[in-house]
Amino acid sequence: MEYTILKISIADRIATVTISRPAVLNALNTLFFKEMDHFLHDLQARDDVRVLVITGEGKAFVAGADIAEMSGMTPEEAFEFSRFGQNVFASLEKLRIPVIAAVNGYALGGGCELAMACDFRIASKLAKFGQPEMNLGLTPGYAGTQRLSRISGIGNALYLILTADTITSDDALRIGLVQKLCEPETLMEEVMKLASKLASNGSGALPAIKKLIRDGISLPFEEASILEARAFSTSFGEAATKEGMKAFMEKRKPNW
Ligand code: CO8
Repeated sequence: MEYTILKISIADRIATVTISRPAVLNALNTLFFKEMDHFLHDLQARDDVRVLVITGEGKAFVAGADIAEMSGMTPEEAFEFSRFGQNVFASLEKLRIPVIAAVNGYALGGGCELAMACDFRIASKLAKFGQPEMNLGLTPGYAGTQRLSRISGIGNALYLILTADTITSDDALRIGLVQKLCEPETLMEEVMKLASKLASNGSGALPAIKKLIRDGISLPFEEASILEARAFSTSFGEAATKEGMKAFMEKRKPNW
């Protein structure tokens, strides 16, 4: 597939996707979801990429779903648009590798929902977050009601969605929506440092931990704990685990 909205680069086991529709603040349209869907399918089949970084071109990360495209939709079309987007974001969330949102500017509506489907949100101090759908007479449509309450708690989710307020990066950090803030000019450098650190762990523990945390949240505690014990014990049969512990005993770095 020829990508027109996504700019993709892969280097040092890190894939970087830059969403590029700067004239409309990277608003998410159907073509974006088709390209992202295709890219994620390709990525699942590769074993040379250990971390995915998603960012936006220009002054926005993503300012939401494309209102111009949405405005002419029938309820049936809106349902399809919403479900397609939800499925693509679910595929993103389920990737085995960690996904970092490098939030360089506005992350509003569908943009905040995209950032929330990533594993970490590292943001520029100038970034702004919000779910302003109510200003358009809409509810969120890419699972924002569900992810925001899981990430920041029900009170913060209700507050942000019902006020439709745009919040600063400091407030986003305070409610746990963001993991780290950076000066705008060092954002990508900081993100790449984190990505390199994550990429350097070649054991199976990283995807196992991601899956345990992601799946465990919707399971009863005891059931999720058993899955953890199984994953823990499985790793004892793996060469990478043996190498990790052997390297510690030999006071050297593991050779992954
Ligand atoms: N969709 C389409 N175009 C957009 C969007 C958007 N979400 N956001 C900005 N643009 C366009 C503007 O129309 C403008 O275009 P033009 O130059 O042709 O007039 C261009 O981008 C630049 O924007 P502004 O001039 O408005 O830039 P400002 O710096 O003055 O303002 C803001 C920046 C505050 C971010 C402002 O652009 C804004 O409020 N944008 C809309 C934010 C918003 O409401 N987002 C939520 C959209 S709804 C949504 O995301 C629902 C998700 C679930 C969908 C489920 C499927 C059915």
